[in-house]
Amino acid sequence: MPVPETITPDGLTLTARPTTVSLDDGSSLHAWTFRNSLPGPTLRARSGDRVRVVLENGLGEETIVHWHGLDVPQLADGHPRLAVESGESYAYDFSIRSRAGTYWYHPHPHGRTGPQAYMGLAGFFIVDDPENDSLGLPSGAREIPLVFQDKRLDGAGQLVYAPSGFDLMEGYLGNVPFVNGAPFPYQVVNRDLYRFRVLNGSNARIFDLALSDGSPLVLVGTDGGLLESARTLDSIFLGPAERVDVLVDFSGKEPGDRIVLRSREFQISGGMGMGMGSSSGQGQAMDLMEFVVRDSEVGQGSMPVSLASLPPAPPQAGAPVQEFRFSSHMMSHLINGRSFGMERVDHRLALGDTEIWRFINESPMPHPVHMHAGQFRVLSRNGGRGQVFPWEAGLKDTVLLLPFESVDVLVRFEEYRGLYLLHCHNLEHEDAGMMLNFEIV
Ligand SMILES: [Cu+2]
Repeated sequence: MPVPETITPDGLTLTARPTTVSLDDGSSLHAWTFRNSLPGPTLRARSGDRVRVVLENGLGEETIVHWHGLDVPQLADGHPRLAVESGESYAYDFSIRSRAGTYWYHPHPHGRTGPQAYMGLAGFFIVDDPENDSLGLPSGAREIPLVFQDKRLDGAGQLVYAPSGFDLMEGYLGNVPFVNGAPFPYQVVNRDLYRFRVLNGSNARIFDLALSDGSPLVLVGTDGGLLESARTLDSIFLGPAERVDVLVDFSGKEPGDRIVLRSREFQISGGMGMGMGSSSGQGQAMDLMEFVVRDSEVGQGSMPVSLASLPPAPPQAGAPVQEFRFSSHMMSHLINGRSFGMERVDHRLALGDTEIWRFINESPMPHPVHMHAGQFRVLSRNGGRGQVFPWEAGLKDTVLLLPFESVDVLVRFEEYRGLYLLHCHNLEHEDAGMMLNFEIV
């Protein structure tokens, strides 16, 4: 399995352009990449560090980059009104106000985020801080980023992005699992404890992650960093753009053991697209990658008892409720009955105010809802699954709504005023306009 190079995002030129990438099996893949890397290089920095990145657009169409999960000034947030034409560049300069966590970056031009991300433009942005350092979690070769994506390949093994009307309704699903830019790869591991930073980087696919031998996934973090304590889970249900930080203990395995990390089959009640006669429907079981246990000494890595302290939650009492209704009819995907307006402001709130945002899914399809400018707390889910799951604890910037679910989240913006986005992270829905501007004043 490829692991992208890790680099420091200070004084960095990030060129987006079409590239031919060599895969380990000797074949080559035509992709769109940042710095010729599929996925993009992992940017890694510390809380408080300055980020200076120049995006160079070599794509032949407009683009802009969004730092997903980081709280940055509006001119550094990758709003589509800031997109630059082919041949032009955009300079980012901000300091990292966010706590340690697994963030990521990807394009955000209006109407073209789906194809650009699908063709390979996405990478991790990992933030460290003293608290994370102090916990002794697996690091170095035992800390591995995993981005899961589903792709469609043509007869020559090349990526195909050609959505049909049905795909524009449901989102673009593939039938070939890619991990870190390679189809169904394997990773050799020692008999030790590992930390995997997992990103669902798919356009539309939901994964129900589990290990084939029944080994648990030990959840230690979510979108916005570490939890207060670890949770031992059999499976994790992850929508597009969501991240989890998980530990897996291979110390009890035998040399030569092969363990598959897979997405289990699942049903979406009330939902559409349950296969619809194709082999790539939402909820279809999919083996993603394999771990191969090496003949090695049993490692000394140990599970942490307690983890990080979360920042105090804003007080809920008296917080006004703001409703955002997500509806889909055929190929039209709307929030509160409207399609995205580039300059139109659909909601305003003051810096430092606390609100409860109620995301209401009025449609028979899933919507992973993503908020820019920081992180929220998931308070409750009504309808559908009717509960908040362990992988929705802590700080979150994206929450998955299955059909007819309603989720309350607690929001407070504390860093910057400006124009930011709320949108569905099913990228075909987003490109169709399931997005709105909110302004922090
Ligand atoms: Cu959606």
